[in-house]
Formats: sequence, structure tokens, C-alpha cells
Amino acid sequence: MLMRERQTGYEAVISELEDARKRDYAFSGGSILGSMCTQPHPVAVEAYNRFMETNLGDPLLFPGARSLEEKTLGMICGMLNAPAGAGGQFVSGGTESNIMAMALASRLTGRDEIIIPASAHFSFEKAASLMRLKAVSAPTTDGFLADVSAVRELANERTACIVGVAGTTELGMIDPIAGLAKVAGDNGCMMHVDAAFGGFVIPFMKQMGYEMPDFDFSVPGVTSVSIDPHKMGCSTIPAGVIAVGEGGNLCSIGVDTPYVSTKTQPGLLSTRPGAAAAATYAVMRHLGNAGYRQIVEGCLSNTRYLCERLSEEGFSLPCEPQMNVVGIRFKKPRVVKDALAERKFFVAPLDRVGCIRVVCMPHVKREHLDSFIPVLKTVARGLGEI
Ligand code: 0PR
Repeated sequence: MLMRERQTGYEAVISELEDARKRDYAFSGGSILGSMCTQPHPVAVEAYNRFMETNLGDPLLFPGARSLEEKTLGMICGMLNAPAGAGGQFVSGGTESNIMAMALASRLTGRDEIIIPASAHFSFEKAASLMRLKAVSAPTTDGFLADVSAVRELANERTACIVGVAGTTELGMIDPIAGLAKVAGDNGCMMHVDAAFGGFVIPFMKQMGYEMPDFDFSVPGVTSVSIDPHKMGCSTIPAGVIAVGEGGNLCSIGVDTPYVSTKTQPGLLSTRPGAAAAATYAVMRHLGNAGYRQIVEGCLSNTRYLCERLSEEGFSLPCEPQMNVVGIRFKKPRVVKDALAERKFFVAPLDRVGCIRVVCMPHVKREHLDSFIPVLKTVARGLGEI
């Protein structure tokens, strides 16, 4: 459509917005079962609205927003056991964090290959494509984890970075970060952990006494971590964080910024939403560790319930979930995904591992799962999948 010459009344515009918004699905409605995002916490929404016009790219104008970014980065670095001297930046999400981490690795090492497990998110392919890096794919084991011995074979003096995932996009699995970091150390390269999903889950599971592997800066050799407040952090979209350990200063990928109040800026974006930092600050301050533990425990309890019900109904799971991500085996995941979508249930198709994915996010309630299972059964029977 073309922009009109004359004005459109405020009310008329709002009514058009309402019409469009009605066509969207709401997290609260029980249809969205495959997403890694969720309904933002009300306090995050309030903070977002109040900081809507702020720009982290110009801290002279918005020192308040900037102070919230700093404090939130401090809380996140603490959660990730980052050493003193670590730092980071708010970004738009896991894709931008991963791109920045690959840029940092290639700059600091002067090398141009990155080793990414086959289970890693496609944002690493984007990074490779944008920066003309060679993406070397490493196989995963039968347990859906990055294969450390295969990574050792692939690593050499051209490797800029080894990537491990703490909470894979497909099945929420945690790669053997310590083993991968050892290979990185032996090859003099960087070790990046993509904890976009798991970063707001694993620390709280550990606090509750679940046996979980170390995945963050507590593992020797880990140089950067991606973590997304807009996934399990219950913040507003867009909110991601790239955290960089000691010695890996983001400024090394910075450029001079002559027109604004900063001297240099490292990220992809120049104008950055202060609202993202404010929303994340608000929800982290409000919930605290106790609040997140409660949310994560609710998600895990629903995950256990879903797995039990699926087994009772004869479905097959590829593995026992390590977090709140459940794969369900199907020969034709995309056909199942489409048939479910027709019945207003939205899951993610996982072609590589032959599954559909349900993520028990905070908005997913037990009654939503109870409505979903009979529909899944009907669809699976109709397609001859069970
Ligand atoms: N790293 C991991 C481990 C991820 O799972 C994702 C996204 C990213 C990085 C990239 O994050 P951004 O999308 O924030 O840049 N994983 C989700 C997925 O592909 C993204 C998503 C979220 C998809 C909500 C659908 C949806 O409704 O499944």
C-alpha cells in the first residue's frame, strides 16, 4: 500500500491496529507450544513503556537508561560466574550476540574458521556468511551433544572459535562445554557458549539442586557467552546480552563514533533500545533468584508431566529432556507441524533430528498440554505416525 496524502484519524488508526492484532496469537491462549519466547512479565512491560524513547547509543542524553544497562549486565555477569573485569552489552537477541562473538573471535585471533556443532542455531551461519568466515560443522553424538573428539579432529591453527550450546534450539541439550573449552585452549582459540536459551534456566536449576554441567565462565577457557532475557528471562522483545570474559574486550571490535557521546561502539547497532535494558532490569530485580527458580520449576514440572503423558499415549521421545524442551519423534515433522497448525496448535518442526518440539515456556499451562495431547494423537493416527 502507498502512504496516503491526507491524515487518518487517531481512532481509525487504532482500530486498524486492533484488527491486525486480533489476527496474532497470544501466548496466554494456549496455542503457542513451540516458541522460545513468552509473555513478558508485567513489570518488564511497564519498564519498556517508560523507557520507550531512550537510546543506549547516546548515554549523554540517557544516563539513566545506561545505568540500568550497566546494573543489569552486572547481574547477568554474576549469574554467569564471570570474572572481575568481564563486561558485555545489550543486543537484540541471540543472533546478534552470536555474530558479535564470532566477530570478536576472528578479530582477536586473526583466524577465519569457526567450528559449530550441527545442533547450533543458524545464526552462526549468518555470522559466517556476513564476515566470510568458514563455518566448519561438527557432528553431534547419539545423545544430541557436540562430539568433542570430532571437534578435536577439526580444530587447527586456522580455528578462531569453537562454539558450544547450553540449551540447543532443537532439544534443549547442554553440550560438553568443559571438553570443548579444553580443545579451544589447546588450539589457542576462543570458546563461545550460546546460552541464549539455557542461560536463564541452568543457573536456577543448579540452585534447586538439579545435577547440571557447568556451562559458563566457571569453565576454564570460556571466553564469551550469549544469553537472552527475551527467552526464559521473561523480558520484552528484543533483549539479548553478549557477555565477554576477562581479556576479551568488546572494544576490539569497536569503531570510532565521532557524532555521538560515546568514543567507540562495538555492536552492530548504533541506536539501541534503552527500553530493553530497563525491562530486563525490572524483571530481574522484581523476581530475584527466588522468582526465577519458581518459574523454572513450574516449567520443569510441566515438562515432566508432558513426557509422562506422551509415553502413556505411545509417543516416542528422542531423549530425556535436560531442560524444558521436549522433542517428539515423527517421520514427517513438517507434515505433523502443518496438521497441528490447522488445529491451532503451533510447534516447531525439527527436520535434522526427526521430531517436533514443544517448549514448556512459562506461558504454557497444564491445561494447554491436556488439550494438545488428544489433538496430537488424532493427527498422528491420521498420518499413520502411531
Ligand atoms: N541461539 C539459540 C540457542 C537459539 O535457540 C536461538 C533462537 C538463537 C540463538 C537466536 O536468537 P534470536 O532469535 O533471539 O536472535 N531460537 C528460537 C528458535 O529458532 C527462536 C524462536 C523464538 C523461534 C520464538 C520461534 C519463536 O516463536 O526456535
